[in-house]
Amino acid sequence: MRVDVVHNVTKLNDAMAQQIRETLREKRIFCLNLISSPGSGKTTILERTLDHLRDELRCAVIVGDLATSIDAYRMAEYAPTIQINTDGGCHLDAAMVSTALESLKLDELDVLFIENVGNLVCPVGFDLGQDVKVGILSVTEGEDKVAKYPRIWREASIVLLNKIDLAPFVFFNRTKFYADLEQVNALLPVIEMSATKGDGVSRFCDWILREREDRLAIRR
Ligand SMILES: Nc1nc2c(ncn2[C@@H]2O[C@H](COP(=O)(O)OP(=O)(O)OP(=O)(O)O)[C@@H](O)[C@H]2O)c(=O)[nH]1
Ligand SMILES: [Mg+2]
Repeated sequence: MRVDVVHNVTKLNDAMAQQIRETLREKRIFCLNLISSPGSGKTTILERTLDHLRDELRCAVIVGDLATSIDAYRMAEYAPTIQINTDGGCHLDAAMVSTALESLKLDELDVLFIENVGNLVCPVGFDLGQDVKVGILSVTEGEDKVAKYPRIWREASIVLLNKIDLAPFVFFNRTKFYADLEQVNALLPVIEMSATKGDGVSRFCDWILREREDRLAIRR
């Protein structure tokens, strides 16, 4: 019985996510769902990315947190941003995103970023209608998180390895990180990044531009 309930919830979510995907496809909006543990640097990465893309693409952000609008205020400086408070919920779901979309001018958008609630587990299981999942790991969390939380790395289209400026201080084992990632998802591209210093941001933006063009071409 319990399993049935969970099954129904994800089924409903999948149906709504598919509607979102179709709406975004029709409007030719490329959508990225950013997933990581709390504090890995999602908002800092988005601030730098939005600033970098400003003159090339029209971007917007939907950001999920248990409470507060702190992240939305940070990103609103760069792009229209909608904050969702989940009231204790550990992930965003498609219904929340669908409601947030009503507040955005979709005809004036090229790229939609969704910053999921900081959590490496639950957000992975909920489709939000995105084109790609972006998995983020910061070196301070440890290289073992690849092997311990494999699903996000399996489903992601790219990995951002953030806070590389701190790698020497936390004895981050790059060899093990890359070896484990190869086991989980051998084709996954990785960009090493220091969002605070700006390293890797232009590579990530180039990837977004290329990926967006590829996906839009596929949709024609
Ligand atoms: N040294 C260093 N610090 C960073 C880097 N990126 C982010 N930080 C710091 O890490 C902390 C958390 O960054 P956020 O961008 O708020 O992280 P987040 O993933 O959005 O956090 P939640 O939304 O709470 O899950 C802040 O103090 C940032 O300044 C980085 O590349 N290097
Ligand atoms: Mg954040």
